[in-house]
Amino acid sequence: MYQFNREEYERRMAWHTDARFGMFIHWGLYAIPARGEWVRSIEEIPKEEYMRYFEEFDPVDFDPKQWAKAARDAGMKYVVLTAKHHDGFCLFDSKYTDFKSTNTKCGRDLVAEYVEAVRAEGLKVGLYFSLLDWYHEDFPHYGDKQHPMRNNPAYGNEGRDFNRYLEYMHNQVRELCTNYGKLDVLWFDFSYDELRGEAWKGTELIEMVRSLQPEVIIDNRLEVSGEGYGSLAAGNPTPYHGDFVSPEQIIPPNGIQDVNGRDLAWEACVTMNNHWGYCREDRFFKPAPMLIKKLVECVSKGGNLLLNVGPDARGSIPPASMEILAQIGGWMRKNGKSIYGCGKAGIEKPDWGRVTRRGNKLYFHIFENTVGPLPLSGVQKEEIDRVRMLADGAEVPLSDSWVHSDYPNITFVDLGPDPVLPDPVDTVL
Ligand code: JFZ
Repeated sequence: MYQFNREEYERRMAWHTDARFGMFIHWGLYAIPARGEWVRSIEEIPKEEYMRYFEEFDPVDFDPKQWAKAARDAGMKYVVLTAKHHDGFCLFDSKYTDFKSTNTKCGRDLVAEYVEAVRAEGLKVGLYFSLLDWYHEDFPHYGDKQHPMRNNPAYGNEGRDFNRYLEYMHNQVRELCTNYGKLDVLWFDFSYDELRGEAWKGTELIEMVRSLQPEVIIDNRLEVSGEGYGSLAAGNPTPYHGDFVSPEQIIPPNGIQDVNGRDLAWEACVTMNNHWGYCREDRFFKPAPMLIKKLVECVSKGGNLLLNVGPDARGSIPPASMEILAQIGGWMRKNGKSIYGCGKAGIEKPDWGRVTRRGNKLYFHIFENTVGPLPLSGVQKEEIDRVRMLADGAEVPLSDSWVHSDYPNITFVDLGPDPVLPDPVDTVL
């Protein structure tokens, strides 16, 4: 019988909860067609045709030191790379397949170089691993709603042996947990229909992972996809419940709690543009000011933000993404104290912004000017030792404006006569 151990869970999660901000990297053969990582399925591309990308793959600009540096400069504390996505192509030297980067023109174990570079920057190392595999002959294809060949009767399911696929999948997870040193995050993706939990031999898989990587933290997608929170949230944890909930392209409106109302660790994964993998036609990128506020929103709701980049076929992070990362980094260098190690403030969200907390320090994130003094609703004067601007340490006086008589229970601070905030994106008190 599996026994959930809360102490162990909280101990292994501590760094992740402190970190609050990480980089997701979706990269593989699909960077060549440049229409997103689902291209083979969406366009129902037959295997032989997709193999052209395998023959062509040659990321001459691949330099994971630059990726790691970009992440660190943005204020991120960890990175998660797609060691294998749904197309089945391995960025690592798996001995169980020929469909891997070491057999392409580049001839390199890209995961090995990545883990080394990320560690060298002092960041935690994560690997994404797809449970789906559109390349493996034993993975369900004909009729499977996700598979590129789902509508092609020429790709019948005869002779397919799902147990053989599971053995392959488990073998690859063992390789990742054995050959690349200490891993900090394993990000499995994803479960659907009857393919979830024990259908993946989840108990066996997790026992193996934990025996090889006792400290690693694992997402909840051996049970769920983007939707649903999994068995830990439901209050009956399975062995493969995972350590954090993985809401995708959404910041949960109220954070995430289990059935008993207890806060759960979660990490919202979010794209900058409209795809995870490189997409040449994506023109709209979420502006840095927006993403800074979304990061603050996550922290104020007790969660993390895993922000995605999709390097191109040469291995470069797109310039638009690099520019956004640099801008976020500028803000983080001044205001990171209001993010790292912070969480829910326990007071109501003010209408001008959000509040995060670390211990007895409250961080007031001002997104929007007020007219007149700034109300710190939910805080009593007697509870305040001092109020300072986070970015420059400057004192911010309590307001002695005449308005007070109308609002005897609200504490106001005086931001001065200048109607423009020192940081128009997010000025932190
Ligand atoms: C999954 C992947 O399919 C996607 O390519 C990306 O890696 C993302 C982070 O994770 O996205 C999903 C998974 C499941 C569903 C939707 C998106 N689903 O079941 O609706």
